[in-house]
Amino acid sequence: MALGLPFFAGAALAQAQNWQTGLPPAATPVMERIAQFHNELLLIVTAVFLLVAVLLMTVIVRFNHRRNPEPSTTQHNAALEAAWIIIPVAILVLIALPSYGLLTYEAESPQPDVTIQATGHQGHWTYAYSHEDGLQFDSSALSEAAAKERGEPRLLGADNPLVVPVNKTVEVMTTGADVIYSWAVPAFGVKLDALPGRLNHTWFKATKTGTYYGPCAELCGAGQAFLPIEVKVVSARDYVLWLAAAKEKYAGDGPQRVAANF
Ligand SMILES: [Cu+2]
Repeated sequence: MALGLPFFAGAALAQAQNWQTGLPPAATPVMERIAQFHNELLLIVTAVFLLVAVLLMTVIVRFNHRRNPEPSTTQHNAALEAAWIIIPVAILVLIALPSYGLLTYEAESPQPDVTIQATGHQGHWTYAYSHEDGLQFDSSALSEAAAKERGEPRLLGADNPLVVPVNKTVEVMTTGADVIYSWAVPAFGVKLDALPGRLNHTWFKATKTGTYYGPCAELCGAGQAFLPIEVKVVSARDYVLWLAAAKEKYAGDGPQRVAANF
């Protein structure tokens, strides 16, 4: 019954548009920081490119054979050589510091409000809500006809999307049942490998309600293109309603299979 709730008809967010060149709009603090870091990096890279391009043009114009028939025989310039070692090292350190800061921020989740386990299978993801009486269900790609009918994008819409509350810290644990998968939602700034025999961990805190999509981001077999990730971010009230209905709907999909996966 919850599947008929109005939020399931919400407009799709964070789905790539034709000719899109930028990053998807950020829906979490992590993605906001990733976008900001990306933009800062772009400034540095552009400045370096312009400097190298200007130097190259100068050499081509001023020191070509016609304009400079007698080349200089200079072999060493200690100051210049020190400069072209020290300046690039300084630039790399300038990039590395915020990069490690961001990696640490991504890795260390605040106290989670909801913990979800995503297990990759050949053909579907299994989502388990750890603290919700063993609530667990499978999430597979919609057929082309079903996607059209539900207004979902082809190969990104899932039959049973993951549902999470807005503005809450969601901890995601990933693992693979057989091969390596990767659970990725670009608008959340999340891409985490799901490896058999291992639990990986990340987090996100979606700040806008809506529908978010991602692909399995690791080549996992013939069904690689048919393993979408769809996340509905809903209000706290809708989440409670959905939880109650989902426990009923997926009862019997039970936790016994979680045990079987480990
Ligand atoms: Cu895959």
